[in-house]
Amino acid sequence: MALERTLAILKPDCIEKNLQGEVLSRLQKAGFKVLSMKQVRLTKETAAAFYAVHKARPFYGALVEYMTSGPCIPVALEKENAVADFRALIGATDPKEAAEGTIRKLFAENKERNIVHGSDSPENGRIEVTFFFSESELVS
Ligand code: 3AN
Repeated sequence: MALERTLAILKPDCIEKNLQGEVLSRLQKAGFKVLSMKQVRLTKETAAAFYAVHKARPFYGALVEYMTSGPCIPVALEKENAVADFRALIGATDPKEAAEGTIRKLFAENKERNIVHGSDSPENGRIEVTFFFSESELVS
């Protein structure tokens, strides 16, 4: 299986709850290699551009608002089958539907404050990593 990249974002609720180390520890133990990470406060423009695929969805405005409400930490990850494996590790978008033992089941409050983002396809994994990191920031 080929190496894949996926983008995680530790969301504002993750940082508010001081769960950065907890989430990073879990993903490292699951075999993900951290290529890069940084703490940023997204502007409205940046959050709107990142979530542009959801523009037509009713929750788009609230999502952009929420993602700019505090700092977050984009993390570029690499692993074989990274996209699917990371989504399995974090669990369903809605923590009520997330499998036992997943990060969202353990720590998330609701669909918006759900601790962490994960790319939804290998193509989006590459696009989203590039959205936040230049090639020189990605230590392989
Ligand atoms: P995921 O992050 O699990 O791939 P998506 O791609 O369906 O989920 O949604 C992107 C983000 O939009 C989610 N991480 C979540 O924060 C937010 N979101 C999705 N559905 C809702 C909803 N019904 N209400 C509020 N926020 C939502």
